[in-house]
Amino acid sequence: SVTKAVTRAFTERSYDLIERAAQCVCDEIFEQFSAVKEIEITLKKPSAPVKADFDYMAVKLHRTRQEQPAAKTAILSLGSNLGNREENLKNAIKALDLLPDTSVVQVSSFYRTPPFGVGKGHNEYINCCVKICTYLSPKALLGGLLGIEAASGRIRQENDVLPRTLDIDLLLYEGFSCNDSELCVPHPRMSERAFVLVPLCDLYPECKSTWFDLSLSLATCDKSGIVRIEQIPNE
Ligand code: PH2
Ligand code: MG
Ligand code: MG
Repeated sequence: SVTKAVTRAFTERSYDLIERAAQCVCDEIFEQFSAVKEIEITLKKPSAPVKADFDYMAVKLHRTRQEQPAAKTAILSLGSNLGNREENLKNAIKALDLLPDTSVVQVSSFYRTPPFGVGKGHNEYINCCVKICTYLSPKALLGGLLGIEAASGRIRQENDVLPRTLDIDLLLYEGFSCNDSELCVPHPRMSERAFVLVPLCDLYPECKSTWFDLSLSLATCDKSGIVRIEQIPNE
C-alpha cells in the first residue's frame, strides 16, 4: 500500500532536510505504483529547531511523473547528385548513427535515379532509404539532419533546387504528423516519387507497415530509369 511505501521511505533511512525526505517519498511512490501520475505531498515537522512559536514547519511538493520517452521509428530518404555521391550517402549514414539517442536500424540498397521534377541538365541522383530508431523529437531530429547536410557541403538557396551533395528528408515518423513551415511529416511529395518508394520497398515490402501504407503509390508511380547499384558484400 501507499502507507507502507511512505513508512518505508521514513524508517529505512534518515534525512537532514524535510525537502529531501518529501522528494524521496515521491520517488518511492512513483517507482512502486505505476498508475500514479501526480503527487502532492505536505510534510510537516512539529519540532523544528527554530526559535519561534509555531505548530510545525512544513514543505509542500507537487511532482508529476517523468515518463521515459519511447523510442520511435523514423524513415529517411537520402539523395545526392553532386560530388562523390556514394561516399556522401555512406558518410551521412555514419553521421546518422552518431546523432544523440539515435541508431541506424536498416539501410536500403543504393539506386541510380533520373532527376525528378527539376530542370534539364541536372546530374543523375543516387538515392537510398534509411530506417532509424530515435528518442529525438521530430524537430530535434530535423535539426540533426540539417546539420549533417551542412557538414557535407550542402548549399541551400531559396526557391531553387540546386544540385546537392546531400539531401536528407524525414519521410515518416511513427505516431506523428505535422504540417508547418519548418516540417511536413509524412513528407507531402513522397507518394509520387519512385526514387523514394523503390528504396523504401527494401525496408518495407510493398511499402507498407502497420502504421503507413504506400502500396497504392508504389503501384502507380513511374519507376523507369531506376537502377539498383550492386553492393560489394560486407562493404
Ligand atoms: N530530390 C529532389 C528533386 N528531385 N530526383 C531524384 N531522382 N532524387 C532526389 O533525391 C531528388 C530528385 C529534391 O529534393
Ligand atoms: Mg528532397
Ligand atoms: Mg530536403
